[in-house]
Amino acid sequence: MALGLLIGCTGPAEEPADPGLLLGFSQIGSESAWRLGNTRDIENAASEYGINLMLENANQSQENQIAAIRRFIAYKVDVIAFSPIVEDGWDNVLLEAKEAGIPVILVDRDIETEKEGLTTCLIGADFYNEGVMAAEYLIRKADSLGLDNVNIVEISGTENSTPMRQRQAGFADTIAGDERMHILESIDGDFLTSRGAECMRYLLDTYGDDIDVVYSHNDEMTLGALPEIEKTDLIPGKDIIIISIDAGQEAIDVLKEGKINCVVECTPNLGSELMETALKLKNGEEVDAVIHPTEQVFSDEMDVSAIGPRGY
Ligand code: GZL
Repeated sequence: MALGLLIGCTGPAEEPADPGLLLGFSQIGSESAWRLGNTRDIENAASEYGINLMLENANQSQENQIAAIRRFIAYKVDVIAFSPIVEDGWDNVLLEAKEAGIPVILVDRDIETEKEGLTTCLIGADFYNEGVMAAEYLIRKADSLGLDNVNIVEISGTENSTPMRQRQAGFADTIAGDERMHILESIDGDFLTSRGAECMRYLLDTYGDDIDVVYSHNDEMTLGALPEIEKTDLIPGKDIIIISIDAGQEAIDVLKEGKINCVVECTPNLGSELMETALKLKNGEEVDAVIHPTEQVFSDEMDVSAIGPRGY
């Protein structure tokens, strides 16, 4: 038998190795623990699914993202995915992808366009609901403290990005009916630690101890703001209620220390959904238009010591 296999027995012709799916992904950058966790999760998922991943880091530049998408088109990838740093300015390059017959998946953030059919699916958080959950926590906190006036300063994310627009809207809409709540000022921190510190320094210089609440659109800006508050005689988490979003490990650590009061989760773990969706598109299957991960709130209302490792 073995001899037969070795001599003369040709067997079926070698099937060409399935080259597998080639996925081009343009990532915004490396601005936060969330972003690094998102990149890591996508790379791990591609490996688990046996998908060939061309991942390009745009270093916070829309121009670099557009150039990367054009390279993916030239390379004739099977599927393109990207996390748009801002919502506008994508029509031309996405029309080129459409004309090349390459489906496009939005990861994490959305785009704003008048044109139909430029993208197939959005896989990412419900940022509006994250803003709602942040405001609902604040309303409960104001009730528990018996506050009759709440002055809020907002440190917002990258202007015109989906998380910035929707976290701001969800929060504002939820407090709108509550006469105790007043937003003194909203200032763009661009999701960066350094800008979060600059914004907090300006807000403290401007409003001082009139500030009751800091609502920060991501942990990096929160972690930048904290040391600025600690330079004053105000105690973060006590004199100033601090609400953040992402729920990376560092933010959870300062939540456990009592320096911040609430962190709304925004999971970076979108890799498996991305690979599943890319495979469906390659196989000509239908995909959901929007896929939202489930998310929770961590706060001083719970036993924070029970919060496990976050992984990002
Ligand atoms: C949210 C993501 C945001 C994070 C920030 O899905 O787009 O961008 O909240 C990151 O940390 O910079």
